[in-house]
Amino acid sequence: MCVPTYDERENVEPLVRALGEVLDVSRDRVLVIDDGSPDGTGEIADRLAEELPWLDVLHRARKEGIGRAYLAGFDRALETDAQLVLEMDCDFSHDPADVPRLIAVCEDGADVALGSRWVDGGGTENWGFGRRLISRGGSLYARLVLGVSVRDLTGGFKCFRRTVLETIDRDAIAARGYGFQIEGTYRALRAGFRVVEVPITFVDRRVGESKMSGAIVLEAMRQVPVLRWKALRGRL
Ligand SMILES: Nc1nc2c(ncn2[C@@H]2O[C@H](COP(=O)(O)OP(=O)(O)OP(=O)(O)O)[C@@H](O)[C@H]2O)c(=O)[nH]1
Ligand SMILES: [Mg+2]
Repeated sequence: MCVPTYDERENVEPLVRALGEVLDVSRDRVLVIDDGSPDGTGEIADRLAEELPWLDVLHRARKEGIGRAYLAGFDRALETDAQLVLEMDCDFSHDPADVPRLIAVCEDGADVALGSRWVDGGGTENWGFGRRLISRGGSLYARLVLGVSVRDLTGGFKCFRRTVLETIDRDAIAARGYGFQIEGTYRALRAGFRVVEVPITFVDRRVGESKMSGAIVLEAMRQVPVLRWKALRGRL
């Protein structure tokens, strides 16, 4: 389980401990990927790792966006014999209790299990109209431009079979911000993998600050037609 963190001082310990409750820690591992958080998240994670043998921490020097953090985390995960590689946010928007459902869907034959707000049974809690609009609108826009049927393309709560990450050209993923989520799922679909949406309720973060910004939304919006163009030209 890869968990990127940037200034998640209040969240990192409760989240890691909650994962310990739902994973089989005799076999599964958690990797925190911290981009030198100024608030000391990385040190908290290190201290936890001394106590918890199933926890690893990857420190990166600078904040380079969620995409770069995940790519570094995936590389690390693939160095192990992990058969499934998962990703989730460290702010309790993604409920640790949903992790076993994602794993079960991949064990049942899906190549990617995608926690989805925008299928029957899924949704959001405590999100204002603006955030819902960005998320739904962004997913709709990406779905139409890319011509795929996945409904929550911007979602970042996922379980990948390791072959998916080994097959797609991960290092070619251009997006640094949330476009990374769209691009990862799209590349998996293009490579012929089966993506299954699993309904989740996404809860707005309780503590800490959002790293979402206009620049991140714009990057994702620009990236989508570029992706389609590359795919049409057979370069994806
Ligand atoms: N390592 C690393 N983690 C990041 C970076 N940017 C965001 N994150 C983490 O990625 C996860 C998602 O970021 P959030 O700030 O929650 O962004 P979001 O979920 O789109 O926005 P909110 O809904 O407002 O929470 C969190 O665990 C962040 O700490 C980054 O540049 N590097
Ligand atoms: Mg969040």
